[in-house]
Amino acid sequence: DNTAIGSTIGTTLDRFIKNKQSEFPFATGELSQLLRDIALAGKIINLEISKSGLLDIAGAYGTTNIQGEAQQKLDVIANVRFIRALKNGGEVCAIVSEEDDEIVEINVDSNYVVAMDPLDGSSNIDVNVSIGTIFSIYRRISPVGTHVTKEDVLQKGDQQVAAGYILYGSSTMLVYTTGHGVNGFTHEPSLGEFVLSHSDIKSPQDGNIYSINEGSYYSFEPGVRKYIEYCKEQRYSARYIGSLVSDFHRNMFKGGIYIYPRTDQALNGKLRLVYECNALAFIAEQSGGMATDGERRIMEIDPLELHQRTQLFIGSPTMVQKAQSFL
Ligand code: AHM
Ligand code: MG
Repeated sequence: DNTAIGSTIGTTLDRFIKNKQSEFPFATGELSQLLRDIALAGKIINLEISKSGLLDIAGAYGTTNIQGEAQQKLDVIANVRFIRALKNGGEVCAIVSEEDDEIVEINVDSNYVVAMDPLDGSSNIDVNVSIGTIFSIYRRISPVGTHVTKEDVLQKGDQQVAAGYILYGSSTMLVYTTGHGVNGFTHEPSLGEFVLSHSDIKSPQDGNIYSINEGSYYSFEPGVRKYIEYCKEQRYSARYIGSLVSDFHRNMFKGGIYIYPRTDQALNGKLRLVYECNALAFIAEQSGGMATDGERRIMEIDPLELHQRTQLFIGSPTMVQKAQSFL
């Protein structure tokens, strides 16, 4: 059976992508190359993260900051690494990043737009807790060779050709979809490769984990509060890392819901539609899960601004529907 070759557990990401190339809408090899560039950037960032706890120690020995400069924050480093990898790869015309206010145009002759949060979970970066990279890939709308437009970068999540995340946890994993299911690859440090470890991931329809920052309970609307009460009545488990990728990832495997609702302070919630929510919504749906803003599918929301925020209800569909019924 030829289809199985290159899709079995232990297959490297490179081989897997090559094998799946025919599934891509425009099988020119560009998107495959782009995914490999993202994986490469992920490996580099993984290295930076694993060294980050040593920076102060190394500093004490005078081995860092030869120029006496302050160490750059890891999220800034990750942004630079990603942009560089995508620039060198040559498949991307523009990047929208949490770290940049404006569109970063990199190569007008290329076909793809990447929206990304290079390192999400900022409150966890300095304390050795799981963090993640989130990415969405779109095909540009404007003609190749011209300047990238707002229309190119403000596409609905439905238009994503691929999306994924890298989770820097107890091991590092890359999970992605091109709209043909979801596959997960674990970084094998001695090989320096991502290898297929979780093929065709399916999210449980229902679950018993709820993930929400309950400290903000009194600034949530009544419906959300009632749903939290319901979760407690059901004796569900509360799990909240404060890193969206990690919370989402756990719930996708175990069955659960992640909610970031609007609060008194943040009237549209906190999370960003274009480079945080859409990618995870695509993965959620491809694994059998669901992602809404409490009403609409996340992927049907028309983005009007690069850094637009939205409420997010994501995870096992039965739980998301239940939560919505309280709103
Ligand atoms: P960030 O982009 O500044 O890192 O914020 C996004 C993060 C998510 O990873 C996480 O789920 C959420 O913010 C936690 O926010 P809060 O501390 O308000 O619960
Ligand atoms: Mg973020």
